[in-house]
Amino acid sequence: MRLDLSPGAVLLSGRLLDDAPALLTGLAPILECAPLRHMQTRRGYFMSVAMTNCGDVGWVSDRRGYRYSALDPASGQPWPPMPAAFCELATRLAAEAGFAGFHPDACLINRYDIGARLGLHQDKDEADFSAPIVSCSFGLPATFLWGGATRHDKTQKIRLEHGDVLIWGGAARLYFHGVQPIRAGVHPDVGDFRLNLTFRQALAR
Ligand code: MD3
Ligand code: FE
Repeated sequence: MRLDLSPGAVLLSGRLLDDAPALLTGLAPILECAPLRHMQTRRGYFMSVAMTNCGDVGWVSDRRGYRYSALDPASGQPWPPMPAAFCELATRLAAEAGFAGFHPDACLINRYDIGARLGLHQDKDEADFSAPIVSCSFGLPATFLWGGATRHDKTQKIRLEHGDVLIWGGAARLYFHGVQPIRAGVHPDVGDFRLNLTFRQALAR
């Protein structure tokens, strides 16, 4: 089912229910090479969400701030490559939402254990905001918050479930958004956590 949330923001609910097992299997070797970790913020706190990446570059945070890096700071090695099947799927999902020619070079992998949350923020570390972001949710449900172009805009809540895809582009690309603390539960296929994959074009093409 397709829901247009605002100009440029599309929810494809349950879109990945059939693809989820293969995607999660494809994730396992990536997590072995580049384990999930709690990154530090500029202010010195550790994020409750555990993160890692695959692709040409990955999103990192530390005491120096946020940026994309070609190397995993934990290993000093390049991030694991983005599997072709992931990249092709993200391109297809973007096209379904009306964004033709999406070529992600980064995939941020977020794991939310029970209670983990993501404060309201904008994704603005990418070089080109004309490319959308494709987000895929698995495991426990989340209450996703999305606002507007300023931090003070009113937020709306959407429940994101296993297999849901959100595509953010156009006017919505720089909207503030966040995730409320994950509530206790067990997803029958995934377990007691939520996974979110966001496909991004981080570098200028
Ligand atoms: C709206 N992740 O990794 S995905 C993030 O569920 C992030 O893990 C959340 O926000 C998560 O930065 C939300 C949905 C999403 C992703 C990117 C966006 C929504 C967005 C960029 C602009 C506006
Ligand atoms: Fe974000």
